[in-house]
Amino acid sequence: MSNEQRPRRGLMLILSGPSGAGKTALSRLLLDEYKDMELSISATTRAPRPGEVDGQHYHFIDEDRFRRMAKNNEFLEWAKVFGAYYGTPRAAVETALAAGRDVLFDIDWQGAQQLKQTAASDLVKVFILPPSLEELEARLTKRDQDSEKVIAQRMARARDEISHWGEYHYVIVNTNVDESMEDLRAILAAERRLRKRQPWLNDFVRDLIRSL
Ligand SMILES: Nc1nc2c(ncn2[C@@H]2O[C@H](COP(=O)(O)OP(=O)(O)O)[C@@H](O)[C@H]2O)c(=O)[nH]1
Ligand SMILES: [Mg+2]
Repeated sequence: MSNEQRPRRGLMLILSGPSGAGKTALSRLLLDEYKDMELSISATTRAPRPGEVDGQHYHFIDEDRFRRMAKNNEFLEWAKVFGAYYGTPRAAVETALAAGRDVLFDIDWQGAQQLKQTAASDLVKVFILPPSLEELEARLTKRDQDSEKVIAQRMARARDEISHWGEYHYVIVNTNVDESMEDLRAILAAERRLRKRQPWLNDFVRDLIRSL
């Protein structure tokens, strides 16, 4: 049996960082490459951007529904960001982890802090930094999906988000997407080899040494 086929405990890979650092782009590349990884699709009350598909990028819902879901404990975590609500639906994550699949989260520092309360040992937290503030602003402007006012708000909040970099296990300065992917591959390979994520080893080693 190849090591990739052995049963293992799924991990929760969190990517956080300021808007425009490249979390969403890196997430897409990870999901293309790792077929045993799935994205946690958040619910949000913000309006869809052009090209965003309901149920694929986000579940776009109204505030009433969001409040109901929060009250019914249907979110693993939720937070208010840029005046809108964002939350991680619980059911999809629990199903994926139980099936030994990794789950990827594109969530902010508030979400990462909340998940730490309930799932600390499953978490792999990666913080994505932009190479410079100029580059961050250029990326937000190039995206051209938000008004100038929204871009200014996102820049103002970047400082706040970045101040939480010390709460993460790994930090990647995303100067070049290919290099950042190399780093993420290395992180995943190492985290998948943690002893606690390979419960099959107990039986394997027992059999290995039985006839010694
Ligand atoms: N806590 C939390 N944050 C989220 C969730 N979904 C998205 N976010 C974060 O909310 C922020 C705004 O996301 P979005 O409106 O898509 O704009 P973006 O920053 O350009 O990706 C980003 O920092 C996301 O990582 C969620 O379910 N929970
Ligand atoms: Mg994003």
